[in-house]
Amino acid sequence: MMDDHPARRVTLQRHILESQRHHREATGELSVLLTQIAYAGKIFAHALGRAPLAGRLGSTGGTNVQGEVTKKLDVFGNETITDAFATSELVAAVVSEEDDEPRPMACGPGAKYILCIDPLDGSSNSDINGVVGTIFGVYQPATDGAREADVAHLRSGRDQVAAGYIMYGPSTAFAYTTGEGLHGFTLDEDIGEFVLTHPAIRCPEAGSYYSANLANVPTWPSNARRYIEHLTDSTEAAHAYSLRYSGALVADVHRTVLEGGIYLYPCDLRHPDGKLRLLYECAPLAFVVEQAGGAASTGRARVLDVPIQSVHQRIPFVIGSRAELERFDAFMRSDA
Ligand code: AFP
Repeated sequence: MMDDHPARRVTLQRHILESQRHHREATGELSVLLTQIAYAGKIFAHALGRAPLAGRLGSTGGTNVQGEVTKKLDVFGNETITDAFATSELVAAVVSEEDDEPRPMACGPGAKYILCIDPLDGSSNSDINGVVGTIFGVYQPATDGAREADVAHLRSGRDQVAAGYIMYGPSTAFAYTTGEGLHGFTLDEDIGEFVLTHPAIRCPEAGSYYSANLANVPTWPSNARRYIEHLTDSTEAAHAYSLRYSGALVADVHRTVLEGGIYLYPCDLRHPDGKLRLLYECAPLAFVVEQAGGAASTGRARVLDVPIQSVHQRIPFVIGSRAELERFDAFMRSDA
């Protein structure tokens, strides 16, 4: 239960600063960076709430580099994030779902981080007042003595030093990890602060929900199809599973990490390499969920081990409770 005196609550800023104290070598830059993401999230949460009144619903009429229809809110979210870092000297570059190429930021010679972000995850929900999110991964590239942080130096999701998501629902949730567990906060709109409401989140070993776009199942790889058949065969499955699919990865992963279960977006006919993007969707959420005791896989490899080859790289993506992932991976390895 929440301590009822607001001054005793743990705000996001206090939590980040207290974690920083465990690292004597820390310069404080990562702490400011995370606080700045949260600040952008507050601006975006407010704008999302007012979008129908401010004429911000609907599409711009254009498409992004990935051929997806761009919504006005995609553009607003992207600008909000990039503006929040434009002169902060905190990151060398921002990689965004909405930009063709990494966007270099004005920074000093010491800027060592690259911010990879999906500003508006689940944008098809934005016009219908549905849940949407923001996903972020903060990478520290292996520069091997080179002075500048460069996307070309990124090796895999293991180069992340922090990751998290913001979920814009009935309340605004912020969850982050710096490799020391996953911690969840809720925006108290009265005081404009994210307050710790879900400390040290643990993802249950198994769960009752599975989450996937079932319209794609007929063109999934046969092993993934057999896994879903197994899951939904009430005579075979250890317990009954129910389907939940929101169309926003953040919302589905948030439920999965809190209540257990599995989210799947394997490859299919339309998405031969998978649909979801490694740098700013899969790797950050894999880091987050692993820190809560869960797991994330492509069906062949741990997501955090997938070598980074390009900024908008797509991979097959399955994430959730550890026992569910072990079962899925076993299905993917089997020959039947
Ligand atoms: P964007 O809104 O960021 O483009 O991504 C939406 C999304 O990547 C993810 O949030 C959903 O889980 C998934 O796509 C939904 O895709 P389908 O409509 O193909 O099921």
